[in-house]
Amino acid sequence: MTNIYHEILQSKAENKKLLAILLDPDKIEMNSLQTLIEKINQSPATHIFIGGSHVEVNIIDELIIRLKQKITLPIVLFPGNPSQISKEADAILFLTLLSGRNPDYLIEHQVNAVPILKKTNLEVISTGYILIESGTQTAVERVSKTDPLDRKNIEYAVQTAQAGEYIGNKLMYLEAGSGAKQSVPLEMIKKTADNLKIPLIVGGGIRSKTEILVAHIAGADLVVIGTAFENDPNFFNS
Ligand code: 1GP
Repeated sequence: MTNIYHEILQSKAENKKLLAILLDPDKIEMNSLQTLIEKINQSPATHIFIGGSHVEVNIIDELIIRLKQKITLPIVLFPGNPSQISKEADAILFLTLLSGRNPDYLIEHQVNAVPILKKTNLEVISTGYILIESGTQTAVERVSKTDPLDRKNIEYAVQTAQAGEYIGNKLMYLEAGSGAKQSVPLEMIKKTADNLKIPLIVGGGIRSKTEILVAHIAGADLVVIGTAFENDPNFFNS
């Protein structure tokens, strides 16, 4: 089994910032996968995250098998529900939607995922997932039927993240939602990072290399970029 979490901890200890490219298998054109792979290999990405709201597992399997032929980066599942677990990946973010109060996303899906995970060698990484209000309703809100946290209430977001750390989450993910109008406020990133010992992931609505840098400087250990790279595979070259 891989030791991706250990490597993330090591990077944090060395203040080496990480970057994940999020691929949504629903949006990938298999015909142009070769070009996409080249762009990923030329990018500064350290991880590949795979996830989406409505993806079928057989598409995920095929995508990962093809990525692994040409890419050596760790491939981490970022699933919307247990039907998106692929044994072909290296690890899975085992998510708990801490910002919501929907028991399905707090424990039901996690229980249902266990028999599927037992048939894989995936490294399971317990991850607190906190959705932050970002201007419009996002897919996570719609699918999970939960409200995001108020983007102005920094203290409550920090408190939520700390509760997740006390519960035993190994990573914390501050999420504005895919394609969000507004990304997670920098002050929220900073205060959350200052109050956590575990590594902090930040994503949603990040559209430029400068925004990645600024999120890293604010305290994100790993930044996730999805839509901006999807829309422009030359994102890191321009
Ligand atoms: C979504 O945080 C990720 O779950 C990435 O968001 O697609 O807006 O980059 P974007």
